[in-house]
This record gives sequence, structure tokens and C-alpha cells, in this order.
Amino acid sequence: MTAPVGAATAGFQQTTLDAAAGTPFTLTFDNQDNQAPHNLILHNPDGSNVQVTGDTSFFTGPGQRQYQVPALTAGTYAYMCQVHPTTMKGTLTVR
Ligand SMILES: [Cu+2]
Repeated sequence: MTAPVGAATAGFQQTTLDAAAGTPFTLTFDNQDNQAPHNLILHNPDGSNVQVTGDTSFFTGPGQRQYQVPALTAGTYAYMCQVHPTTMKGTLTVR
């Protein structure tokens, strides 16, 4: 998952992601934007936050963070940057 320079208006580089159900995985957040802070939050289908391991606070790039995501059940999970929720968002499909 990449936030390019200008992501505050342009959004994440990827607006869709796929993952396999029932398998924990590592999500790398590559924040390349030195102009604004960003983060990456995953929402369960019910709207609650997916509890990942890793620092999900905002930070200004360039820099990378890794998140350990627990095994998820099949479904559609929204992801977003909490600083720019209207422009930086996408959908993780777990199947
Ligand atoms: Cu952002």
C-alpha cells in the first residue's frame, strides 16, 4: 500500500487490495509523501477497526510501516487514511 507525494488529494496509489481468508498477513504501508501526514486503518465489515499489530498513528513520509493483520473472514473491508478520509480510501476484498 503506497501513499505517493500529493496523496492528500490524489489518494492511495491502490484503491483495491485482495487477501486470502483465514490467513494472517503483513501489510506494508509505504508513505512516500513528505507533504502531509497519513496513516492506514482497516475497517471490519461492521465498521469497527481491525486490530492490527503495528503503529497506526499518522506520520509524514518518506517512511514505511508494517502491520500484522490477523486472519480475516471473507468479506469487504474498507481502508482509509484518517487524516484524509474522503480522498484516501479503498477496499480490501477477502475471499
Ligand atoms: Cu492522508
